[in-house]
Parts: sequence; C-alpha cells; structure tokens
Amino acid sequence: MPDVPIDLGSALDIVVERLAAAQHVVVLTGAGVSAESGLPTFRDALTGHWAHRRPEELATATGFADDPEYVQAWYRSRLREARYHAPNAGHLALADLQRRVPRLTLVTQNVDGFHQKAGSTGVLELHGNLESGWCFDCGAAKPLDDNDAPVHCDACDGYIRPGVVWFGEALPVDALFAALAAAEACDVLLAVGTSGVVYPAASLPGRARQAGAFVAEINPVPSALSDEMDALLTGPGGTVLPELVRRLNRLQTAA
Ligand code: BJW
Ligand code: ZN
Repeated sequence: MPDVPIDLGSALDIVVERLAAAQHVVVLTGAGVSAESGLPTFRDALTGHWAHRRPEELATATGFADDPEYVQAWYRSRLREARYHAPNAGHLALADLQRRVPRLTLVTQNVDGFHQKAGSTGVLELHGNLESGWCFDCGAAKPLDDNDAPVHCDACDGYIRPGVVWFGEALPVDALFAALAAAEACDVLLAVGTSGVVYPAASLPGRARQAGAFVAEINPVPSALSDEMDALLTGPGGTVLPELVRRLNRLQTAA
C-alpha cells in the first residue's frame, strides 16, 4: 500500500495525471464493478454468492456432474439477472475512458456482458460469458436460456453447462495471452472491484507493475492486491470511475 495515506481527491488527481500521459491503459474488472447494477459479488461476506453456497458445488465440473439440475438452475437464474439488469455508471465511465486515451484494453473476470452493453470494445473475457454454453457430455454448442426448465442437448440429451471458466479449468487461451501481453506493455493498470484472489487474473497487476506500469485499485475496501498498488481509490466503482473520467476530461480540456 502507499506509504502515506492520501485522501481520495488527491489520489484521483495522481491517477488522472498518469492516465493523461498514458499510451496504453489496462483495466482489470471483477464482480464489484457490477455490484451497483444489482448483481451479487462472490466473496462479500453477507451478500456474495459464496456467503450461502460452497464454490466447489457451483463453480467446478465436479459440482456440475454431482448435481447438474441444481447448478444449471443457479446459472439460469444468473443469466436472468444479467439480462434484466443494466450496466451502471462505472461501466459507462470505462467505455468513456476508452474513447479518451490512445489505447485501452479492458480485461474482465465477469461473465455478465455489461462492459460490452455499456459500449466498451475489444473486451477480453477471462472467465467466459453466461450467454454461451455447451453439452456437458458431448460438447455440442447450445446456449442456456433463462426459463425455469432444465436445458438439454439436442444431440444426446445431456445437460447444457454454462460457457464460463470453473476452478481447475483453463482460461480461453487467446484472451489470456492478450491480457498478459497488455499488462506487460501498459503504462497504467486499474484494478476495479476484484478481491484479487483468483489466478491467473490476479497476477495481472503485479506483472504490470513489475514491467514498470503505474497500478491503482478502485474498491470500497482493501483487497489482496492493495499492497502492490501505487494508489488506492477507496470507494465504489459507480462513483469513483465517473469522477476519474470527469477529472481527466477537465485536464484534457484545459491542456
Ligand atoms: C466493489 C464494489 C463496488 C464490492 N465497486 N468494488 C496460483 C495460486 C493459487 C491458486 C491458483 C493459482 N493458479 C491457479 C490457481 C487455481 C485457481 C485459483 O485461483 N484458486 C484460488 C481461489 C486459490 N484458478 C483456477 O482454477 C483457474 N484456472 C486455472 O488456473 O487453470 C489452469 C489450467 C491450465 C491448463 C489446463 C487446465 C487448467 C480458473 C479460475 C476460474 C474462476 N471462476 C470463477 C467462476 C466463474 C463462473 C461464474 O461466474 O460462476 O470466476 S470463481 C469467481 O471468482 C469468478 C470470478 O470471476 C472470480 C474472481 O472474483 P472477483 O470478481 O474478484 O469477485 P469477488 O467477490 O471475489 O470480489 C469482489 C470485490 O468487489 C471485493 O473486493 C469487493 O470489496 C469489491 N466491491 N462492491 C467496486 N460497488
Ligand atoms: Zn450432447
């Protein structure tokens, strides 16, 4: 963590100056960026998905094999949430930021598609997307739907699994390699709304900093990444990100 505690306004100005000078910005987002859209995070103590359920039951292939109806129903309900909730001011500010810097690579661990709905382009989805799916038995592609009934494979009647990355599964190789390359080449990396405990995504800020980038976190509370940050913007994404973009706009307009 930074040696001397600094207030949010000063930290924002420091980050804005870095953004104004940057050629390539990377933003890594996690579930916290969608919290203000009404989607639960995973690890927040009272409201997170894991507050009531064990990750091994819901986010592993073994958990799915043990109880496909239960796990598929959970993902169908999350698909409903993603479809019927909307991006928030934080997502919109990130799309705006992409238009204000020479290059911005948005890397997300989220599966809700909100960054794309907000207008961000070239989004690297490290953990897949709720809108895709395939048969757990034969691999035939078929998306889940958001109805109450289980979704089965047209070819073999197996259960359809969501097109997301569970623990122990490989991340999509193109997205991962592009994210690693961007982290190692960027001038500034912002980590937004992630606890920073799930790898390899959580390695991106450290890699960026090691390669010389300025790294900053936006989160209402410290995360596992806070110690390796140059600046902490303590607060919710839906407030901090629009303020960051407002200040960047002011600086760019004055220049
Ligand atoms: C706000 C806010 C507001 C709240 N504004 N902020 C190295 C070391 C140790 C272990 C490993 C390692 N490398 C790999 C591993 C194993 C494992 C892992 O990381 N385990 C650790 C947990 C110990 N990783 C894997 O298994 C990965 N695969 C892999 O490495 O494969 C190797 C392989 C290679 C070749 C062949 C085969 C295998 C896969 C990881 C997949 C993670 N999947 C999940 C589920 C996805 C599907 C779904 O959505 O259901 O991804 S788990 C879950 O955690 C989900 C998330 O994307 C991910 C990260 O969570 P996130 O986004 O950080 O959310 P939270 O809840 O943790 O945090 C929210 C934050 O927001 C908090 O900090 C709040 O304070 C904050 N917040 N309100 C801003 N308004
Ligand atoms: Zn099948």
